[in-house]
Amino acid sequence: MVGHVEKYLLEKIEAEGAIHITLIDPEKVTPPQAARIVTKATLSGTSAIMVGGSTFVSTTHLDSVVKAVKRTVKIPVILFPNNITGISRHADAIWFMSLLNSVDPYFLMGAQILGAPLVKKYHLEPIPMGYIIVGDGGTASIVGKAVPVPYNKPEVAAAHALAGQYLGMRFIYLEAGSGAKKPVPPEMIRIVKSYIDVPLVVGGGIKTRGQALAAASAGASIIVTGNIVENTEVREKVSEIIEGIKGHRS
Ligand code: 1GP
Repeated sequence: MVGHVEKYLLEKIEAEGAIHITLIDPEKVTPPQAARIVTKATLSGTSAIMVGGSTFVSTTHLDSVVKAVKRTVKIPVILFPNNITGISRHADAIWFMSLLNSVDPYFLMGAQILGAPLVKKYHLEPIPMGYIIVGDGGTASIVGKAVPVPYNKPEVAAAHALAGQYLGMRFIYLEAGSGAKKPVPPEMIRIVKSYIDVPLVVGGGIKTRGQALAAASAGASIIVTGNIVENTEVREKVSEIIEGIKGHRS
């Protein structure tokens, strides 16, 4: 069943083409800092806020960050969990994701089984997503025990994505890893998108308007940036990215 947040994202993509989501890593910010970042990102036109990171953060701190974000902005707050400790009752939705190229069954289905009852109890909207780590992969790759798909093997990434879609996942995320030196190449995005019908999310290392534009024109429906909002020019940076992707349809 498609819930409110998913419907909102789909409608935005339909109306605007590629959209931008701001990622907050709770480990790197205090609740007031998170509130400041999301205020600026929202003024710049970001469509939703994701909260999550690759490493451990206390659930109490996660709760405080999510609460601060919820109090500050009206756009949806979507959890981006790396484990069951990434679940907060204060968010609107959760990317209910499986790391499709993990060699550890825990990240494929184990954490999901442990987390599902909590998602239900907290009335979080689960949005099924296939998560694929590519390129360098960064910390997410180490923590999730992934075999990252090399950038020169786009058809392997496409096979993962298609399998995810066939299993019923309604979004596919190509992740280069937070702070990746090289974002997902447009050619990989283009090939993956040519295999799937569901929206493609792309993130990791996107810092400039040009990179965002390249990803959107290659077929990304959602561009996620995290690192660039951790500096002082949040507004300018997010505006620049959004300007770059405006009107791009896949
Ligand atoms: C990481 O894809 C996201 O999970 C965002 O990456 O922090 O490099 O923008 P950055």
